[in-house]
Amino acid sequence: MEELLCYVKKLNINSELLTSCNINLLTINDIKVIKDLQDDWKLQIKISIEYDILYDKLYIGPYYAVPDDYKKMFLVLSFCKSIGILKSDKKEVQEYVKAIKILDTALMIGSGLEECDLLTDFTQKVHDYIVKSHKVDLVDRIPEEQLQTSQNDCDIDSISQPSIEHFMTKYFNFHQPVKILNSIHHWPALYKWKDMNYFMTLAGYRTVPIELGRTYDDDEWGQNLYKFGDFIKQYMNNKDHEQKAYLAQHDLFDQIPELSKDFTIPDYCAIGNQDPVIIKSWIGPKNTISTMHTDDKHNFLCQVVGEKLIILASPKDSENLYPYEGLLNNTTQVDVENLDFEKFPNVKNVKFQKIILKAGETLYIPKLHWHYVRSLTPSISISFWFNCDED
Ligand SMILES: O=C(O)CCC(=O)C(=O)O
Repeated sequence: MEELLCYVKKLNINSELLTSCNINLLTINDIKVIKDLQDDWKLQIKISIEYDILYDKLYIGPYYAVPDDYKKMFLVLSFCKSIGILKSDKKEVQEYVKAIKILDTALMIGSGLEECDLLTDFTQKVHDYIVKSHKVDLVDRIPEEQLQTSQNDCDIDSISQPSIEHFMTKYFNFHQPVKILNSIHHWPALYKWKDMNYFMTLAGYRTVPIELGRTYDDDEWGQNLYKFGDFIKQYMNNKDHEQKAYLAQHDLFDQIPELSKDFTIPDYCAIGNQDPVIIKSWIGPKNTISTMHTDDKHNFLCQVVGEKLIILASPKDSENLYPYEGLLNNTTQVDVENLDFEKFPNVKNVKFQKIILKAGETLYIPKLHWHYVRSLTPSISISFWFNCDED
């Protein structure tokens, strides 16, 4: 319980907010309340109610408008709620998993706040405890031949380990995409992550957000929380599954920092400015699709496991690509693998470039460059988004 007290102290939450959330008992110096938390079911209920109220509040407006103090408060309530569950007499795996789900949800909501650190450690400890004390479900290895294709298209330059200067003067300064070979071959992730049991053991009981449906601009598309292990069993290791599921664009490495030990930020990111490099994971079975879209950052898309088809188009072709209006104005309405010239005649003018990205290869995608991505096999990629002042 000392840990909780330290944590609350560290968060340094404004006391008005605490009071408005009706947990004025939980004052920073009040060790009693921490002790009470173990036995006082009334306090547990109170925490649960406040948790639900705050959870609803977080989803009222756009996420970027949620004040950090609310997120911090949510971290505290989640921590308290999980402690309540872990302290209960029930010692079944489900109880631990319930606590982990609460903690992971808090980590996703608080993502980017340094106050998440303690909770990150704590969540992994609870996970490791389950793994040590109960049996881990293991899965079959994905056969090597299912992770490779014989396709080799590459309509752009492909260069081996260019110096940073060469990369800048020949590609980056001209916003030219390029495939970089042999720059991530030393990553342990390249061999460790081929074995799904690595994830089952390290993170099988962790909760992760999964996109369900063909593409994110489809009406049927949605998101759900899954246990990482269930996602692997149901989708990664199941090539016949009709439904597509994608652990896409997620801050997995903030949530589970242990995984970050298996790779490094590409040296080429040093050409960016002081803003932190944003690292996202993309994990899914064969045929996940990211509709052609643009991002407002430069990107090194690194292929760790399996292969992907990527189709690029220049920002100069934006008008010929019929972007949606409104929120999705960085996304084209055009299905670039099944061009419909009747519906979108100007798309004839677009010069598409096709690339097969294989495990160990990196694709530099310049800022605002259109890109479409479909996995050709079960696949894991990491993208490194960065800003540069000279744009
Ligand atoms: O790999 C994917 O599905 C999409 C990757 C992407 O869009 C990105 O890294 O910006």
